[in-house]
Amino acid sequence: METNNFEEANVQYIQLWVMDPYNGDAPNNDFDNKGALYFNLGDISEDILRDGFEGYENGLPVNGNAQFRENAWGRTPVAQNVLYAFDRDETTRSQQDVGFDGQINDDEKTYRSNFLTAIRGIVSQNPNELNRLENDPSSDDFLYFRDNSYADTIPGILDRYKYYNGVENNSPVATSGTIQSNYQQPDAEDVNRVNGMEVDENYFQYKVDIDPTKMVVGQNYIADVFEANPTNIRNGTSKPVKWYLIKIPVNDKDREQFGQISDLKSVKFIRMFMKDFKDPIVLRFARLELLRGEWRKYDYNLQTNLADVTPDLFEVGAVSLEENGQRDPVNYVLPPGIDRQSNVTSTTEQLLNEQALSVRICQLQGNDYRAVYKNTKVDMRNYKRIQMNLHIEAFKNPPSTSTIPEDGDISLKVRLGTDFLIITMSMIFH
Ligand SMILES: [Ca+2]
Ligand SMILES: [Ca+2]
Ligand SMILES: [Ca+2]
Ligand SMILES: [Ca+2]
Repeated sequence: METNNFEEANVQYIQLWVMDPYNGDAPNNDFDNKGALYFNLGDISEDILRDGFEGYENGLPVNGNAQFRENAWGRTPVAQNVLYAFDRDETTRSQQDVGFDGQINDDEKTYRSNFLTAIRGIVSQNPNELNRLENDPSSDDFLYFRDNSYADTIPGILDRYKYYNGVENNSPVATSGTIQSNYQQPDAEDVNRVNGMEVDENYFQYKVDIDPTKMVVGQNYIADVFEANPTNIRNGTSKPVKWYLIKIPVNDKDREQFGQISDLKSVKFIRMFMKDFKDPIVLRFARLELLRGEWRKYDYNLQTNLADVTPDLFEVGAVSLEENGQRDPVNYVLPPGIDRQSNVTSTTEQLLNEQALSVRICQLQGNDYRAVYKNTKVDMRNYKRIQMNLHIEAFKNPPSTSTIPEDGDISLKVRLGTDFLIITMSMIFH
């Protein structure tokens, strides 16, 4: 992570769009293929092959000139790493660019002979897969998405990238034509490249259910749904496709804690994984991002400035025209008199997104309040008026214990400056 202190940077959400995995693209369109998508934030172990030693390809012996130790998966260097770069002598590249197991395929065949014997009987019905395992027992080979072996079958994009994350022979020396690599650095058990492997596991965990009955706005971190109508998809037809906006508050009360972590002041890593699906499933993501806001929640009592009881639901975020223009039951529209700005850096006519601050509050008692604030530096003497557009709406599915407020029950106050000025408005529901 580039930003480690989420509290200082005011990172509030993990946000992503996920395409509906139950839209009929899966081979058997299996609605029972349910599971969960997990996110971890904090310290995550980088020891991928967990032996307590850092594997890094450029520490592997070239022509037998370095020591190595054996582990359950193959070989790992003995020397401490100082730099991540392959040897200048490019002829030795194939001895080091071999993956985390430290072995080329010929060594894998010897080292994993017991595994190969066991697997032959199990996958004998699938000669292609058996052949692949016989050639690459560690299943760590890289294959370029336009590799010649794909030429006969013309596979789809998922097949073309199936072996793209392979770590053996993924940084070959360029000879002629296209360089068939995914990157040119040695692979290492050091994700953040600080010349050292971290092994601590202290993190918060967030879980999103991937289940056709739970893809409902307002539940399961699903904040919105967008239905696209792509035309001319790969099979030449068109069909509506749903995208779900998943928005996970990083301070969510349902997060689980693992190890020693009490806050989000030092978040070194984010890890995502999927679990509990009975069959393979493909999730397609768009715009996976951490959202930080200019506006912060005020967690103290406004009169006493002492820490307040944390309310059940109090969220600060944004709503925008591009992402919430189809929102149900109330879609985002441009406030009267506001025009979208043009993107002046673009050569084509392009309008920028338009968005607004959004505050969600539940269980507000009589004479109670919730406040949000931001630090700013504006010389107000240059202005005569402040204009603010405000919209208020009830929850689509309010908790059964709540009372729906009526017109005039809620008011908004705006405070400006340190010696503040208060503007009060009574609010009417639309
Ligand atoms: Ca290791
Ligand atoms: Ca290997
Ligand atoms: Ca291999
Ligand atoms: Ca490699």
